[in-house]
This record gives sequence, C-alpha cells and structure tokens, in this order.
Amino acid sequence: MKTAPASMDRYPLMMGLTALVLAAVGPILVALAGEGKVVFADAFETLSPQSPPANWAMWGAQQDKVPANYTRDTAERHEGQACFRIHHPARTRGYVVSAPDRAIQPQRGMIYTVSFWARAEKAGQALFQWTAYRSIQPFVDAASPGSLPCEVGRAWRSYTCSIREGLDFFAEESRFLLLTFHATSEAAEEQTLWIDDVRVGEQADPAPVALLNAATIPHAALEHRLRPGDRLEFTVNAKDRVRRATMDAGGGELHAPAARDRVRSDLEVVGAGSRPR
Ligand SMILES: [Ca+2]
Repeated sequence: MKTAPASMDRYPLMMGLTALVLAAVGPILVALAGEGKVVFADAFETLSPQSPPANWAMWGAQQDKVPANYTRDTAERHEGQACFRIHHPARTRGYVVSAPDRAIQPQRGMIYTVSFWARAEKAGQALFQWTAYRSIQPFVDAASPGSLPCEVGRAWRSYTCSIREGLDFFAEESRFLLLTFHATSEAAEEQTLWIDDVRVGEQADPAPVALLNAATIPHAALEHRLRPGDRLEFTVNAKDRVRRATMDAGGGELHAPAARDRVRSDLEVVGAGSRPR
C-alpha cells in the first residue's frame, strides 16, 4: 500500500498493450464519438485559479510537488483558449495524474482508449501511463494496464493508446485508473510538455478476451512450515510420484536471495538426469 507512486528514477517499460496507435487519431475519435462513451475529457478550457487545474493532481515525491510546474497555459494550446503545461525540472521526481476523484472505474469486457495532443519544448520522449489502484481510500496499488512512450517535438501531435479489459488488466483488480503524464522519460532531463484535448472513451470489446486471473482461483494457502534459520536444505526425489500432474505447466520460485544461486545450481544437477514424467 502507498499513498502515491514514489521514486521514478527509472520508468517502467511499456507493459502488455494490445492496441497502440501513434498519430492516427482520426478514425478512433470518430469511433468514440459514434459508439463509445466518453468517461473522461478535459480540453483545459475552464478557468482555473488553482495549479494544477481541476481534474488533475500532483503525484510522486512529496518534495517535488510544485504547483508552478503544473499550470493551465493560455499562451499555448492546440484548440480553444488554453492547454496544460507540465514542467519537469532536471532530476525531479514529480509528475501529474488525473485527480483520484475523477478516476476511471473500468468495467469488464471493455476497451479504454485515451487520446490527447502534445508538444514539447524540445524533441524528446514523454511518457503516458495508466496508473491503477485497487482502492483509492486508502490507496492500494494494482497492476498497471500499460504505458505509452511518446516521441514528442515542438509541433503538436496526436497520440492514442488503448487497453483491453481481460487481457491488459482485470477490472476487479485495477478498479481505479488514473491518467499519468511524465514530461520526459529521462528523470535527469529538464523538459516542458504541453497537452490538450485529453479524452478517454469506453467501448464494448467486440471480441472480449478473458485471460485467467490467477488471483481469483480458489485454492488452499500453501503452508511452508519453515522456521527462521541461516540455510535451507531440501531433497527432490523425482522417482517418488505423489500424484499425476499436467506437463503443460509448471514452475517454482524461491524467495531466499542469499541461498538462491546455490540452490538453483543443485536443482540443475538434479533436473539434468531426472526429467519428471
Ligand atoms: Ca484547449
């Protein structure tokens, strides 16, 4: 559990996106307007005495939550009268998310598509990310559906990114989605990003995918029955078959870093001459 994402010295890699479209926003926006339900939209046209403007929240390291870095900007915009300026001082660990009270609450069997326009002070790579929480009161982390590195330059450009429930994430686990913007994917770099016309559409998946959510499989808790100590010894007898097992899946994991390498070495010797049947 945590109250806000912490360090971002190294951003997570893009995870599990099934649909990722750059700069081809036209057809998708048409689809959203005709079929999808808009579940989030902000063109930054509403006057805002506060920074960041309504619908957005500073995130990341507490000491880097500087309101002056997240302002509604009337000097720049893609459309209308204003856009959102996101300034990233060198080595800051601050960034911005859509406000938790505007979190998207995804439903099963849906596709969610975010679209936005962006430009930067100089060429670089910004980062859009879906930040997910199981709970927001209190904040409890959930797996992120994915992220989208954005090659940005001085000219406005459109970006879209879609995620499918059941494939990229599970609605019952990632219950609250926040739109997350980093002006740069290089924490040490100073950069300024402007975004405008942020929209998220929700559409029924025409071919729903439902991967098995391992967290929902009922099972008896594994009783390790281990006691504290400075070493772990065990023996694998491959000739003693307890019961039949599938040959299509298998695996194991040891959470004992200090002994892991030695144990793995022993297992390799055992496994070489005794493949299970
Ligand atoms: Ca605007």
